[in-house]
This record gives sequence, C-alpha cells and structure tokens, in this order.
Amino acid sequence: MASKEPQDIFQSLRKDAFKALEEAFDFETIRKIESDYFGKNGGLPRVLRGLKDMPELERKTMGSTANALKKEIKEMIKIKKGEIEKNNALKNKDDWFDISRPGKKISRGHFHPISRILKEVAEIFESMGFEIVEGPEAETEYYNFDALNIPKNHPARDMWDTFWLKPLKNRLLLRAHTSPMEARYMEKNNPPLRIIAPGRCFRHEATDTLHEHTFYQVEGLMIGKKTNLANLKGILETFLRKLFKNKDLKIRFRPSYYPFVEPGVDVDIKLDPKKDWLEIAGAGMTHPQVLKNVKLNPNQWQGFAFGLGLDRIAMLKYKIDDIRLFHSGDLRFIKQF
Ligand code: FA5
Repeated sequence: MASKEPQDIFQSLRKDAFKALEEAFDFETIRKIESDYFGKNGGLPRVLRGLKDMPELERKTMGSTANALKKEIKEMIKIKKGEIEKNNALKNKDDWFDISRPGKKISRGHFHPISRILKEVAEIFESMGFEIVEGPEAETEYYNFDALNIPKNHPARDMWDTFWLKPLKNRLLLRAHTSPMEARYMEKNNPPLRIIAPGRCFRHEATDTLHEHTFYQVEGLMIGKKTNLANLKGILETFLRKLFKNKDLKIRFRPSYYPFVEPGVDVDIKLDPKKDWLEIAGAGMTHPQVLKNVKLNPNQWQGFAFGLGLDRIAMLKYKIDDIRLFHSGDLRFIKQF
C-alpha cells in the first residue's frame, strides 16, 4: 500500500496540472502553474523529497515516473504557451494601428450652389420682414392656373408648358411656377402680409444655356393698403444690391403680360455696364381678380408679386454660363463651390 501512495500522488498531480492548464488563457496563469508544480515548494519536488526513505529499486521506479510526468507537463505547458501567443496576436490584430502612418482625410460635404444662394436670398428677405413659406411641388390645376386668373382654354396657359400627372382626371401637375403659393397663402392668412415662397418648378422645355426643365424660383408677395409698384422696385433693387454686394447695380422693368398681375413687368438686371441685361424675374401688381378669388376685397387691399429665377441669379453671382451644369451631377463643377 505504502508503495502505491506516491503513484496515486503522481496521478492526482497529473490530473490537476492538466485541468489547470486546460483552464489557463494567459501567461500569468501559466507562470503560476509552473511555480505550483516545479517551484521549490511545488508539487513535484515535494513528492520527490518524500521518496528519499524508499528502498532503492522503488525509488528509481518512482524517480523515472516523476521525470516522465515532469516532461509531460512541460510539454503541455509549451503547447499551451503557443496557443496563448497565437490568440493574443489575433486579438490584437484589429486594435493595432501604425501611428506613424498619415491620417485618413475625411472629405467635408458642402452646400450645392443653389442651396447656398437660396440661403442668402432667404436671409436678405427675412431681414426685410418677409416670412418664408413653402408649397407642394405636385400641385392642383386650380392653384397653378385658375386661382391665378388663367382659366381653362385661355391662351395664356400656353406660357407654361406643363407636366401633367397621371391619372389625368385628377388634374394634378408638377407646378410650372411658384405663384400657386400666392393663392394658397392668401386663402389662409389675412393681410397685411409679406412672404417669399422658394421652390422647385418644372416645365416641358427645350433646354439651352438659360432654360432647364427643372429649376428654382422664389415667389414674393406683399399685400397692404397702399403697397405699390414703386415699393416693388425698391424692394427688388435693395434685395439685389445686397445679394450682389453692388451699390451701382441696375434693374429695369419692361412691360410684360402675366394674367395674375396688372400691370405686369419683366425684371432685367445689369451687373456690369459692358454686359447685356438679363431677365431674372416676372412681376407686377396683383390682379384684382386674384384677390377676389381668395376672398379679399380689391378696393381695400393691393400689392405686388414677383417670381425670381433662382438659377439665373446663381449663374450671375457665381459666373456660370450654362444653367444645365447645376444638375449635371458633374463633381468637377460642384466641388468648386
Ligand atoms: C413666371 O413664372 C411667373 N410666375 C412670375 C411672376 C410671378 C410674374 C409673380 C408676375 C407675378 P416666367 O415664366 O417669366 O414667370 O418665369 C420667371 C423667372 O423664372 C424667369 O425670369 C427666369 O428667371 C426663371 N425661369 C423661367 N423659366 C425657366 C427655365 N426653364 N429655366 C430656368 N429659369 C427659368
């Protein structure tokens, strides 16, 4: 029995060592196992010390068993260290980065030139007491035409070559101008009032350097007791001089026809005495019929309206000679702003 005792001890040492190694996942634990089993007061030296009183033959047998066990545990420790090393390398791979490498540049987005000009336009009109309102791009026939004194079959409808939405019986269209917002706003708000209504418009155009099928307008409307054509000229001139930061900028009114104003004008601008006039807006005094359509009394209220071509203004401001560049998706163009 006495000779079996060290054997049993070896067996349980082996079992414990292997279990501890199985559960070890870092070098510190491995170091502790090494000291637990091979250190001065570790398991194996202690058992070996206990062999010294044994008969020689038995001592030899036990000695070689102890050596074999020592070899086996050391071998296992070596394998385990390799595994830990491999795991650590994998774990650190994602965290690792070379601090000497140049940083990755995050390119900053910026406003499209149309958004930029719209922001500036809105700020200037706000500073002059105008409220900013918005309306739908898919509009009813009533607001795009009838409310603006353009009845069905009237030749004036030909001035706006329109995209009708299917089914046609719904009489919906992509608005051809921002003027529908005049009627929409006046139906719900009492004068005196000052608004601008910026937004996208659509026309069935043969496109060229000045005409797009999709473009932006800024509608303006001011209604009061005595609002007149001179006020319109003053407001537009002040606005344009602020926008172009040019005190000598000139505008001119040319008589024109729009069914929703009387009298009607086209507004031209000249930035440079050597350059041609460029038409940037239609405008005029709100037609009495339009006021009646929104249940306002034309004997009490009067005012003006204008429709500015925002793309045309952006072209002048940023010196762009082809309107089609705005929506071309050409990054070489867009990145210049
Ligand atoms: C109108 O659309 C009227 N609703 C303007 C108006 C409002 C008149 C209020 C009276 C009172 P017109 O079709 O002229 O008008 O367009 C006004 C401006 O929009 C033009 O001067 C031009 O600057 C711009 N514009 C018109 N069509 C296009 C187009 N296809 N591409 C780019 N800009 C355009």
